[in-house]
Amino acid sequence: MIVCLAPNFKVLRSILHVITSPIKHFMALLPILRFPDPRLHKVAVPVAKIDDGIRRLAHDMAETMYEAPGIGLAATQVDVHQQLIVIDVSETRDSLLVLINPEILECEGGQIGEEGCLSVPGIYDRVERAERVVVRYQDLDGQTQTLAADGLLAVCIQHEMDHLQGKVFVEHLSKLKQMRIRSKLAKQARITA
Ligand code: K1U
Ligand code: ZN
Repeated sequence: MIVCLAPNFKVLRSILHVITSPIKHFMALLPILRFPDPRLHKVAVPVAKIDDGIRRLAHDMAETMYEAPGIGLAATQVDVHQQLIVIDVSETRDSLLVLINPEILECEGGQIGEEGCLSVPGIYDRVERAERVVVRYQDLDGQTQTLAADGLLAVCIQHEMDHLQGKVFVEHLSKLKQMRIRSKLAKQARITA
């Protein structure tokens, strides 16, 4: 009798599903709004009190960002219109930043880089941003912090702070590109409906 020991990927996938689905069940993954949802254009209000509700929201947003996967997420994208963002640009995915009520104090220089957005799946384009920013924010303990950032972290902070102002990165692109993106996403939505 010949026993086939070649990996059966269907079986492996089922085993993995059985192992990971209870874990995913306990993770509070939040639904992410998709462009051109008008709720993405709401302007977020400052967080008045940093309490357990805000800490729970930050935790759920972080899980949602890691699961997506993404390097940032703004509360606006999960239909909460308060000034809270989570970011992790590290390769090891172990350097979570939670920025509450962020304010840019200084920005300097310029850089053009490719951006994507969890609210605009499958679309990537070049956007001009400041090269360095200094941002003041409150952390989860309500302490005021100041962070100087450059490179990808600076880009990500600017991208997420745009979300809090109701601006999606595609709005930095030409009107023609925006029209093409809208029709591509509408087509995708029809296919997946
Ligand atoms: O705001 C968002 O929708 C998250 C977005 C942040 C961002 C990406 C690129 C430049 C500026 C800001 C994303 O995370 S899109 C996904 C992404 O870029 C990524 C995902 C996994 C690993 C590395 C990058
Ligand atoms: Zn985005």
